Amino acid sequence: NITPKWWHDAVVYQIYPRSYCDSNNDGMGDLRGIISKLDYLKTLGVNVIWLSPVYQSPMDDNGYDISDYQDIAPMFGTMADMDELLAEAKQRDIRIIMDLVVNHTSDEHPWFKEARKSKDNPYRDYYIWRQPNEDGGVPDEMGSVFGGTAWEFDEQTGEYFLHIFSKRQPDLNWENPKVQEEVHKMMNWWIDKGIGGFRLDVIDLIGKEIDKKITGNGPRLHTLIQEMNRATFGDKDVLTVGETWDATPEIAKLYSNPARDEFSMVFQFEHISLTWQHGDKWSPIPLDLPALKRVLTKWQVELADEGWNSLFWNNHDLPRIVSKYGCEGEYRVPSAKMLATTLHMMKGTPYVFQGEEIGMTNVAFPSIDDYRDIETLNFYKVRTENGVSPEDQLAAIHVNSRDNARTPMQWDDSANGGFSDAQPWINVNPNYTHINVAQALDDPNSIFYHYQHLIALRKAMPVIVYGSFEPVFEDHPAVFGYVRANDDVRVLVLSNFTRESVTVDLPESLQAEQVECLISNYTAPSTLAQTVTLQPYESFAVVLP
Ligand code: TEU
Repeated sequence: NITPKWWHDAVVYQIYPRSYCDSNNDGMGDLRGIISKLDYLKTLGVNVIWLSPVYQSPMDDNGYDISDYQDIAPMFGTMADMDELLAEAKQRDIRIIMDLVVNHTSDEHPWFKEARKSKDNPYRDYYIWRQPNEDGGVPDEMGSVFGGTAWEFDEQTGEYFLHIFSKRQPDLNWENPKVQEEVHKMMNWWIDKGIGGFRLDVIDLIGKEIDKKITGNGPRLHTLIQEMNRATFGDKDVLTVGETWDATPEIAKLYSNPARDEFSMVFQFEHISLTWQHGDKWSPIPLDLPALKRVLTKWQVELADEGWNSLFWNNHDLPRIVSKYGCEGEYRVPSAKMLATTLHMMKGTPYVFQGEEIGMTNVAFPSIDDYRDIETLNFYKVRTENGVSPEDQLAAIHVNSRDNARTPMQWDDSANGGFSDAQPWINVNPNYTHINVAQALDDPNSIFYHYQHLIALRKAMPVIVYGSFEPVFEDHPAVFGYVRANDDVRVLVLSNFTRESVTVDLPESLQAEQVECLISNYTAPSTLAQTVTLQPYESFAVVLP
């Protein structure tokens, strides 16, 4: 009962441009670097690239602070390079989706420069201004995601402006119809260029009602999105994915039920924050596997017939999945493959973050001076000033800093991992000498070929794209299992999430004298007896007779 869309069996690859490939050896990845790697991506088999922001920006938040939506930052290249990337990608049947950051702009955006000139400037209302409180202080206690207050005082006009992120990222005022119009116009300009869609940064914040202390999921949110849909991509065949940190399945259905004309799908983060104590990423706790299974199962089941899931383990804001839910040492390769199989056999559109396909890991830089991310640096300051020891904060940074995802892509074992001949903007992970693309392409058993295989299976087997999902061993502390099925076929997926071997008893309905193995990371099983022993991090998908 779901109308098929091209993005239902798509696999998306996220590129963080500054860390991907540096074509001109200035230490910074760029568009021409990406163009040079399109054949590599074609080999992997992905057919969509989500490009993190490449627009003109002062780079306070690595491009998530945009000063011109219709120009390219010189460090990444030119608009001609962008056009060439679109054309070269198209030749390889790869679509490019742009990162649309419209909850806020840079403080160097011409709108904001105008807005701060005077209270009666025509652009004043593009942003959110409030009077100081009675004592001349901040209007309220609203905090910024990057630490400290969300209000910044503007000397010239004597008012505060709102910034949910850095003080150089003032929030746009979506109650102003002119803001809507401008954003729609800009989106249409990109659509006319032939892009494949948008990833919409923190889009759940645009319906905010700040005086009622509402930021996420505000009352006007879905109206604003429906208006955006109607004015821009609604009648175009594009993929749209909203970043929505607090979405529940109910909310995700509002966004992604096609009948509502909003987005193709959203990113939900419930499976990500399970290892954050009380939602605080700087207080990491170990994974509770049954909780992870409950969350992912809930999303699979709830969005089965209404809406659509996106499937991801990591992105440019999150630690590397092999470090987070797998194993960095001895079992890095099997655990990376196990995690890939577990995710890619589910229903939804999978996203691969650059380097995930070769099992890149977190990094543990020795000093805070090695870090670049604004969130990491701000919280280091705030927390060490508030009594956390520098060692403890650095340890938390090693686990959850966004820079874990942002070290340069490891292409080969030459200096700087083959990313650049120059000193990169952030250090390369020292393990590039053995974890790199050249090594992966040379090894038929590499993580890379495992991803390639999973992507090919999705293209070949409708059951992976549209089949039903049913969990098995729901309460098992070590094994994640599920069955995907349609009228033609049943596929069993079993994954051991631990470094111990485990034995499970299969119910009769899952036993078989002969099975066809689709993918595995140890020896492919050919039969399913009553008891099955899974090696450390073993995982497989088999077709049941
Ligand atoms: O991220 C939204 C966001 O809330 C993250 O900053 C997240 O809370 C944090 O990483 C978890 O600790 C988006 C972008 O993906 C991010 O890179 C930007 O910094 C942010 O919006 C502002 O545009």
